Amino acid sequence: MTNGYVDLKYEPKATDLVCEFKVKSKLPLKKAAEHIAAESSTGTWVDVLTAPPYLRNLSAKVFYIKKPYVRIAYPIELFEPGNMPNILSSVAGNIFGMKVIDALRLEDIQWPLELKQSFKGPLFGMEGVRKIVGVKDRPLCGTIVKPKLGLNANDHARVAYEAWVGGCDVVKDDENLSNQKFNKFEERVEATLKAKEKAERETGEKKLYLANVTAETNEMLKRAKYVKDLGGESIMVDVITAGWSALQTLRDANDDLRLILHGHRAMHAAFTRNPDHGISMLVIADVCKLIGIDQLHIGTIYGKMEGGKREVVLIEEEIEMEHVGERFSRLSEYWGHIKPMFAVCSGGLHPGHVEKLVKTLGKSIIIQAGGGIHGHPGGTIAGAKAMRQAIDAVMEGYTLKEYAKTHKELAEALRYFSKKK
Ligand code: CAP
Ligand code: MG
Repeated sequence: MTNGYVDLKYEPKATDLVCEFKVKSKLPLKKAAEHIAAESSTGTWVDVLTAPPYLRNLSAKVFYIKKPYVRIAYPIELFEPGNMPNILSSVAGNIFGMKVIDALRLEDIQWPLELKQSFKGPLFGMEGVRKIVGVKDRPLCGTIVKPKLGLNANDHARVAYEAWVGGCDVVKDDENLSNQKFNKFEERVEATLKAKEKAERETGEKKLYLANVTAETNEMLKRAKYVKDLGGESIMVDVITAGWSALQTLRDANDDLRLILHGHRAMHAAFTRNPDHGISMLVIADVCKLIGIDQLHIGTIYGKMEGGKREVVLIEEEIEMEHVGERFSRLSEYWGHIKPMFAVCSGGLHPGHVEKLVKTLGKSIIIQAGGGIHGHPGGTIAGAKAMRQAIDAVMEGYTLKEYAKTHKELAEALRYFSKKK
């Protein structure tokens, strides 16, 4: 291919979008990289006579090759600002299916400031959520109503109420609960928001209910408005299955709705889990931050879902923009108006995990436990108390073991869950 897709002397411009790929191919890596750069920018499998000389200015440039990694710089003019599907259709599109490539993983994207500024970013972000909940520095304590499907609306609201009075700040719907016959959305939201108000009166604490609005886009907007009209302050959406366009539409509507947007990432592991092929959760996290999710699931390291320490720590650093860790050299870390998101750790967690979670990820996390609260031998209230006690212990500098000596719900949780694998 003659449109100059490889130039190892090329220095990316600050306005370039830069991608790092991990590449497996039977071709020499440079050749494989050329195919990737061509197909993800201006080229195809063969030179075409319709290519004018000025095309070179728009061609992506492979500028770094170190097996198995290549880095490709894309002129910003290739992309439509503010259009996430368009950007990903280039840098995360056809290239995963090319026969000349055996496996390809988009490890990281470095976004030029101009493109970052073309997105809204979180309306509230981590600090805004903390302000709404009135919790300045400790981790937020969250749960997911379990069983994940099957409860009727009133039982759902009762479980949520018990979790809130037990000490949870946040109660969410599960990712696959929407508007099923056994638990209609409007009925559930009405009953659960009433339960929330009751729990707030009794505890004197601000509580959040994350109603799952995931649905066809127009329906999603309707459901978000319903939550708002009933006085709700937050909703959740399954960002992958809902889709990037839907998420951008929801975020646009959120300028008026002003709801906390919680991003669940169900389906992400279909392409983030394989270390050789797919898209990293780091990239997904950046996409969610740019579009404007306020809080995002990032993994737990210690729970039931995959996602090792290095990956989860890197993602947390990225969404909180603390620092850039082991990321490849950054032309610009400046994110302009884009706010840090709140990291959510969820999946197989129980009170016994809180100490090491906070040690590894710090206090700016939302710790969510479903089974780890509703599976407590003393029931939901005891489970929520145990979770909150574990957080209080860590915040007051005690080990969980020490704190359990004077907090029976925590003691029971440590005993019970340590036996469960
Ligand atoms: C956790 C959970 C979460 C996933 C999310 C579930 O319940 O509600 O959706 O764990 O995983 O349905 O499994 P438990 P991630 O606390 O009972 O495990 O945050 O990794 O996307
Ligand atoms: Mg779930």
